Amino acid sequence: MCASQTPACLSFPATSAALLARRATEWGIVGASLRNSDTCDALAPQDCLYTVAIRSGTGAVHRVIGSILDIVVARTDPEGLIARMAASTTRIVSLTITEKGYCHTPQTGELDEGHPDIVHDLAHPEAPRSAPGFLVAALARRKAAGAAPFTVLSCDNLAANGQTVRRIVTQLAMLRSRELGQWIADQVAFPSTMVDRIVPETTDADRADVSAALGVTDAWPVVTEPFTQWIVEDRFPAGRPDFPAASVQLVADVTPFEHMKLRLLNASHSALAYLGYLAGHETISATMADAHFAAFARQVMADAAVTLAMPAGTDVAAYMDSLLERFSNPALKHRTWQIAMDGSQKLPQRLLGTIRDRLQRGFPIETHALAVAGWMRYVTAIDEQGRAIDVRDPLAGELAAIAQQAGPAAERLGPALLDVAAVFGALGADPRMRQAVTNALDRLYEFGARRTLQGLY
Ligand code: CS2
Repeated sequence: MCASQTPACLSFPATSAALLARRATEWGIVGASLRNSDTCDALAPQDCLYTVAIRSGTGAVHRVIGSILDIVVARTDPEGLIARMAASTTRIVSLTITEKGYCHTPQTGELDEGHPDIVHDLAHPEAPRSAPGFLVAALARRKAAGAAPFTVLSCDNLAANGQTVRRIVTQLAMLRSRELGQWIADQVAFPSTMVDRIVPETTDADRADVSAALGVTDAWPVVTEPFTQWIVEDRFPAGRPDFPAASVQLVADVTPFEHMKLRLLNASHSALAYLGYLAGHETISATMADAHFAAFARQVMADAAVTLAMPAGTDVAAYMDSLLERFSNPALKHRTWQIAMDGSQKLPQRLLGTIRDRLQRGFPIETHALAVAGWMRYVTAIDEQGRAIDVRDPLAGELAAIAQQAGPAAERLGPALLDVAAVFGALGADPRMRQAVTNALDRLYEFGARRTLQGLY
């Protein structure tokens, strides 16, 4: 699979080397890094081979993956990337670019026309910077050549990721030309997917461990867990690899599975990340070792589970159990700081949808409000010991300015952050939300994250 460190891939993200071994001559991946050249610099000298280290409490399994044929660095060679995407041999363009790479307003799912990269791409359509900009440039070229389009396959953690990327790409294309926008809306397939595998950022210690196990240096291994799941809507007019041979589930509608993942896995992951970080825990597994945090994570999941409408036969309780086990995997050093990143982009689909649904049904929202309050306490950029937090978020500057003006007082900070419409929309004005979040934030200021959870879960 395309590691999260690789911002975009062409052709398809292979889940299994077996898939490529069987169809070795028919399918392969050209990776594309939009900004940094580090993936390319590391992989090019090793013929684009890399190791997947699958780690659990009982040990590690190493597999060398040979599915990447080449890598393009878009920042230095935008034309090279557009040409690859426009080539008739490219049949699928998949995306693993994280939430912020879509240049949209997370609250509405619409293209952010004022986003600096979008403003740039409209001024320089042949040398874009953003992923939507590259998709539009390459699709425009295929249209001009009278060629069929490729299929766009979003593998990111967004609700209805196919529809979302379709909306964004079509909106951007419309700003260039109505005709192009209409052609994309009519001709391009954007199947939705749900991709689930925990992949912490690779560290130097991982590189050393993997190289020692293999007996050769691997500059770019990917460390992951045994669990893997990929569910895809089967709409590939330009053809696709034999996905079922690699245990990919093909379905007509991925929406319920995507909701289940975002509201159970990602929501509790973010909740653990903010509260765990504040309590001084470096990793998710260390956070989970504290029973109060594990109980809190389970409650986040249980409160979200009642909002799901899953197809018959889906065992939600078993999924929740497996998540708690996966989060506890002691061999994965998944940093709370890493998951805490980009909260302004993640909160809407992970926590806020559940809160909205629960309010609509008259259910309490205290557990999710505490997770939101954890995010608020975190983005003040000062931890419980008074040390600075390195907050990484596209809105970090705006959030820090609000926090500084409000000061460390829940009754001012809570409402001020709830007024950030790009994150909360109309929910931020709901008095039940304002009350629950302010109360939770007040507890965090008074008792700290650990004692707050100790008293509640
Ligand atoms: C995590 C996800 O970094 C994060 O925000 O919650 O990357 C998570 O590990 C994956 O979605 C698991 O499939």
